[in-house]
Amino acid sequence: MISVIIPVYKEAENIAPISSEVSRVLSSAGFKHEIILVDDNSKDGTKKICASLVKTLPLKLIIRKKNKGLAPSVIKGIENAAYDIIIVMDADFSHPPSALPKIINALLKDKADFVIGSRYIKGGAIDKNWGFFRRINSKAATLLAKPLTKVKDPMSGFFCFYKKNMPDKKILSPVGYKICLEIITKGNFLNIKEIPIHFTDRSQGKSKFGLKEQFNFILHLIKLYLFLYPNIKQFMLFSAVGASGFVIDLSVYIGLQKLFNVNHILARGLSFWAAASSNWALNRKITFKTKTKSSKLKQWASFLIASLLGFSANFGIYYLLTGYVPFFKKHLIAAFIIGISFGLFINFILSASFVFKKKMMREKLRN
Ligand SMILES: Nc1nc2c(ncn2[C@@H]2O[C@H](COP(=O)(O)OP(=O)(O)O)[C@@H](O)[C@H]2O)c(=O)[nH]1
Ligand SMILES: [Mg+2]
Repeated sequence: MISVIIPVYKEAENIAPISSEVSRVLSSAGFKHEIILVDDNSKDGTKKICASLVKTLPLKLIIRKKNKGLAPSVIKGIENAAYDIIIVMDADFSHPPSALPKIINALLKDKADFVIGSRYIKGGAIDKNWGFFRRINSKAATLLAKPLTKVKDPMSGFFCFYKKNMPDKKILSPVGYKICLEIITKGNFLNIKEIPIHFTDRSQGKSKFGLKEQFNFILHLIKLYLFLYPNIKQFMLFSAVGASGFVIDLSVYIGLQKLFNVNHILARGLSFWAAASSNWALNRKITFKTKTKSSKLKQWASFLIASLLGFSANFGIYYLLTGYVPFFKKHLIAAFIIGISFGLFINFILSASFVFKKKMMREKLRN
């Protein structure tokens, strides 16, 4: 038994044809079904058309009045689904209804737990009228999502899964268009299968995908990256703090010599303490927001040790590369940067795992 969710916004021309075609295909394949249209209050006659369609088709119309958007509409539709298999597809015939039986059977017979109608696997295709810009745009979006999933077409809006596997609403953050990517990133799917489809551009109505959605996609990607890799955020803050430390280090090093006539070796030794202490204080406040006031001194001392170890790695790598690798003998700056990167990384790992460990609020960082 299948619940087909179709988000519809200003799709008056498409509603009757898509609903009857989906219903015809599913009936002839022997699937009991319902079709849930989720509208964002289009005011284009959608309500009236549906009132007449419900007489002959297993159709429900949901009209939303708040938080307009494709992703929240799809989620609303899924929440209201009566059956255990969910299909999501567009209203504009971009997703061929004829592919439905194959997609459902992949779930039922091939033991997949998530099935995608895919444009980017063998046998699949995008519309041949897509211009250069649209092709590049779609490919670039897919590439940006590579670290999130192995799926070839995670941007597809045509997919199928068991309702019971829908990720908890609390962890969903539906922004923009890419709801399939959202669900597969946050859900626990072990066997995602892609079925080739020929994607065709709409012949009726207008696309609602514009610049705003492109921008939303970037926001969405950032959210998904932070969800999967919560430490990225900390690492970025840690690096920014490290950069501020570098400025302090250099200023104190030069200032002590110029203003107080301090010997350069002593200045070097002292500036490290100033920079590392400032880094510690900032990391405590910003990167690893601490809750307790417990033993600052101990934490400060362990941060200094972590910094010294990070610096030793930094210095050691610089020393080895420039001493033994011919390429780096000629490119000292490259060795310098590699050294700093390793040092920073080691310092981060030590700080996150030991120095600020008990006070990290991992769960908070996920949101
Ligand atoms: N409920 C709802 N549906 C939407 C919204 N934006 C787009 N849709 C539907 O989502 C599907 C895909 O949108 P479309 O404009 O065709 O995007 P494109 O295929 O990327 O050009 C269509 O069925 C639209 O009617 C929205 O804000 N709310
Ligand atoms: Mg479309």
